Amino acid sequence: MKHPENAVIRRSDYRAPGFLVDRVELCFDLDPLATRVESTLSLRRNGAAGDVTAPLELCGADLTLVSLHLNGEPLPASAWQKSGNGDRIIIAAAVLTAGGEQPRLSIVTSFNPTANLALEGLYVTNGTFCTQCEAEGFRRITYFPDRPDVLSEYQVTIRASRDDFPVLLSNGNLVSERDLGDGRHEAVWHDPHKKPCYLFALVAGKIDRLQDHFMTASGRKVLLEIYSTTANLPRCTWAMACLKAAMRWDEEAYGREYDLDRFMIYAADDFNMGAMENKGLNIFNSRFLLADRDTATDADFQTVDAIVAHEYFHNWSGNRVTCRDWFQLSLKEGFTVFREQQYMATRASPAVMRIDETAFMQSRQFAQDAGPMAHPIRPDEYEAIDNFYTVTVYEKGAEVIRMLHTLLGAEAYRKGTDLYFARHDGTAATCDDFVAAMEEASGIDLAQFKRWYSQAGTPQLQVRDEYDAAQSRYILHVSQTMPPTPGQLDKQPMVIPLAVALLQEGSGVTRERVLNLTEKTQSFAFADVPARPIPSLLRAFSAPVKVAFDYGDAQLAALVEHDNDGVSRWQAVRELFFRAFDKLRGDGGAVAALDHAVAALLADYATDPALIAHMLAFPSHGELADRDAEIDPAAIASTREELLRQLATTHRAAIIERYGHERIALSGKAWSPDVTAVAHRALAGTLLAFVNTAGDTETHALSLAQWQGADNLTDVMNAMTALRDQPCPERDRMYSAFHDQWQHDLSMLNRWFALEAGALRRGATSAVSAVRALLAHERFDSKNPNRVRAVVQAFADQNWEGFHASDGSGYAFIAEQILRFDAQNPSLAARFCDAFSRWYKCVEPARALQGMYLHKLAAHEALSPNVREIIEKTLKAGDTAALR
Ligand code: B3K
Ligand code: ZN
Repeated sequence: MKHPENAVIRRSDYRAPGFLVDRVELCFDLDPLATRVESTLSLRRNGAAGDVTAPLELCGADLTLVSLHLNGEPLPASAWQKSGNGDRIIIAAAVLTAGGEQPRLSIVTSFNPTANLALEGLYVTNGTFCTQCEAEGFRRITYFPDRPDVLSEYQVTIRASRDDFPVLLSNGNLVSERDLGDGRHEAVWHDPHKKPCYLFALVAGKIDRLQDHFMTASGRKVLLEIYSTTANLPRCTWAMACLKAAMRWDEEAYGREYDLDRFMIYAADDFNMGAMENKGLNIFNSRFLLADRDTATDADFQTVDAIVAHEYFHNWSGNRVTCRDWFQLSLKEGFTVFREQQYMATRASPAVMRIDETAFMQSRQFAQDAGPMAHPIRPDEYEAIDNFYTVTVYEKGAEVIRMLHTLLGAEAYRKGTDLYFARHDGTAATCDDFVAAMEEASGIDLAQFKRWYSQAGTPQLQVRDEYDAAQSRYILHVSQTMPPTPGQLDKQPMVIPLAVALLQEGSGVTRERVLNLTEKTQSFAFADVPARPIPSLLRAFSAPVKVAFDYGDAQLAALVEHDNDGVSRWQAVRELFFRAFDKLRGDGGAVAALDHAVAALLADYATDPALIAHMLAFPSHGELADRDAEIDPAAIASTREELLRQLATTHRAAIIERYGHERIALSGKAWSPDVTAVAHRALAGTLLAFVNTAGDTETHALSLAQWQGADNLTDVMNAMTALRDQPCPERDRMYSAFHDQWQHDLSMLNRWFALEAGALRRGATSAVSAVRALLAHERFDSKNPNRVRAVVQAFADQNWEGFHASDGSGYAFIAEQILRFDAQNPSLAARFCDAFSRWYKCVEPARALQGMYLHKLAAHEALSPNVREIIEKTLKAGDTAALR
């Protein structure tokens, strides 16, 4: 069956806009069912466009066009055209400039914000208006050149019922407020900084605020406001403290000051993603803003800190300097994630943060590089831009900036960012512009380095060593390769900063060095090395690459115990786990070195407990699967379970003892979110989960006891997580009590939904029937993205066994949900498609079953461009793989 095809947008097709919009005046008459927007654009022909005849192109989506005026006169229908399924208005240059070189175009549109379930553009949920315009939501508000290289000054007038919408917010500074006399009131906002329309924001509703102030380095007083419900205001204090810390850090680390009279954040319950950096008015998914002892885990506190900082940092990296086109997305996202990571390294243990970042890259980004959606951090083409807000553009993008930081050194890097901000302030820039500033500030040639922007895939390093005892010389021979990715078969060598050190028996770690790889194969010599060392490779994950070195088991165990780099220690223990996994799956034998390493870690009281916790958190099903050319989902699940069970049984006494030690370290002290307490809670939680992989009445009782004695959510969630896959009376008791206590709290009940959706087994009920029952739960709300994700995404991501149920019922379930949610919210549904990304690597019948559902999805005429792009690329990857 032939279905509609998506249009492919190519980076090479970029053309500058024919017209610029210097100023936008927007006037909103807010009505939940029929909102009217009058937009007046002060236009100017774009000298840089080259083509003086280039027309003005306005984008629109799901809008009713009420009127169109040019310089105050109605524009006759003959003077403009509609194109692209009627969602584009094209006005010829000659028509626009007939009355002078500064045309003013007024457009009146109307639409129904309540019917907007896609949550893009302006929408109403629970009586509050809220916007999300990145990437292309503004076109659902008014016809506009909706592209990031059109930057304008905005003046926004909002009119609404005073009773229903007492608070009226938009970007910038508040100019005036007045009563309109008819039960309606008005607020006028002005944003003096030119911005693209994707940074526009509007919030209106019955909301309360938490206020504070920040004094900038140059002595300007900024009003800080966080908007939420009155009941949730106490949960906003942590975010406020984080905001102030982030504002100070950006001044100190990057010399960036805030630039408006006020900075506002609104916490939205219904939101498609994490948060949005709209100028002066950030909008957050409330899940990533609200935090207190009883409703946020330690990890949540950290996430709030990171996201508040990330969005704030965008004020410079993204807003003051924005992207020329969406292919440049990593210019703002990769850079801002790196800035966020640098900031977070000052807020928590840097080693632990770096392990988290490394684990995320390896489990998620490497998987993307190896799958159907592989793309460079600066993609060459896309069908739906929403699909490219990816771990590659964000996290790998951040790794690329980190490598620049390593190669240039902190000082030249800072010179480079200063130059970049100074040169491009108030404009829309490209990744090339960023690298050019770095090159100029440092004098380092970055031509080869730029391949990181264009080549997709994960470079693989093969390292071997050679020791010449007579000359005390140690040599590392390194070669690099990069596997082909869809559309890119031949790859050129990359510039790779490879941080190494030598571990010498007796004298610890020496000779730390960053090797600068540029060739396909290279050798690096170390002189005066007294004995054959153990190489510690890719320390602190100095580049987003894979490294293979033929370590002996004992060498890995030595790295686990004695390396002074947290990431390398963690990597070594994982390598041992992989070996033990392969051995168990192979001849069923055991790997003694893993047992030794685990025993040593349990008895290691010198290392930060948070680091031990990370080293005892074993790889997920997906990570184990991604090591295999042919994936047998059932064998992965059973081997993993058996290995964890064996480890937990062997080390049971030591785990329980260490668990007791961590609890004692916490006991008698008032709850605190400081790093030491967080570390003890983290290790206790990891151990509780670990020991329960071989659960029995004693370990179940241990969880229940922690749960009963808990005075904070971290301990509660750790106890519940430990028993997630253990059907037992203790689990029933905790889960139903938690459900009952929090059934009216959106975010809290989502935790329960997510745990239940991820649960591998529920007694006699299959995982798929259990997750279907969750959809039928009276509190399931299909319009709330967080709730939908708590069920569907949690099942797809965490329920390996349920998703891969041998009868295909897990595949059927996810395919059904993709279709169901695509009809209302494509960007939400598109994220579920990733569950099928490994389909063509699976053994039969898993492969055929997934293939069948993918084909069924692709045959649907009404699929959104978002879902269609991913499903078709996923199917195509299967065809290509079959040809290899
Ligand atoms: N820039 C937003 C993400 C927008 C996603 C659009 N689908 C949040 C962020 O990265 O900070
Ligand atoms: Zn961002």
